[in-house]
Amino acid sequence: MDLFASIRPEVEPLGQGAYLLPGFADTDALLAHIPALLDAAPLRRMMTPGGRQMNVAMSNTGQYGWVSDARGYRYDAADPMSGEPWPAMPLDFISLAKQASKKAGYDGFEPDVCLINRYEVGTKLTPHIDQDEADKSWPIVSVSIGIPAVFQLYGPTRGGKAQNIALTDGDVMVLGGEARLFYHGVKPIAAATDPRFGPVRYNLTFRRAR
Ligand code: MD3
Ligand code: FE
Repeated sequence: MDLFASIRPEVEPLGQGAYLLPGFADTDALLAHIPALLDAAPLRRMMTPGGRQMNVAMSNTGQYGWVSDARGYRYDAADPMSGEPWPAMPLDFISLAKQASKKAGYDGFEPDVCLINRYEVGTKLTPHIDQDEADKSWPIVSVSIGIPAVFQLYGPTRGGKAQNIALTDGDVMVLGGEARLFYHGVKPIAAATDPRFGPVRYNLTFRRAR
């Protein structure tokens, strides 16, 4: 038994196939790619199929991107704003997603989507499940960048009480197994400032869409 691993385990099981890897990501290295990605495919607040504007601003990088509009939720190879393919996923992004998923026990994960979420102070993400992916046996890998958030992990049904998980810059979560189809959300973001880019939180979610 590794003494240090029991004090601050590198991989913290959250239960049902979900894992937290505290501080796993070098966010400076990831952030270096963000300006060019968001220049090619700007952040935008998409419309829900029900006609509401989403709270979180989003963009994508990868072979596909997650989109929402009056026609529904789906993955699309083209950015509907430009009609062009989404910008290619940087190798640093791909290798981070592969390393984190492997560390959590999910070998062979190859993301074809990275959804980029931007939260401002007060922004929340309403509880939902991610079910637009073809093969739900692949995990989702999430990376928190910037100011802190409280992530809420529910169970397989809406409602009930959540497990609250504090996420700070560099924290990575790997969601597989049963937890892959659990309801989850983000509480309204508390006021804080990231020294690099201000009162903002970014979250990257790596997915296998097809
Ligand atoms: C648990 N994003 O983009 S990341 C999302 O912080 C999303 O931006 C949140 O939920 C964020 O869909 C949470 C962690 C996460 C991502 C996917 C999951 C948790 C998950 C899928 C199943 C269960
Ligand atoms: Fe989600």
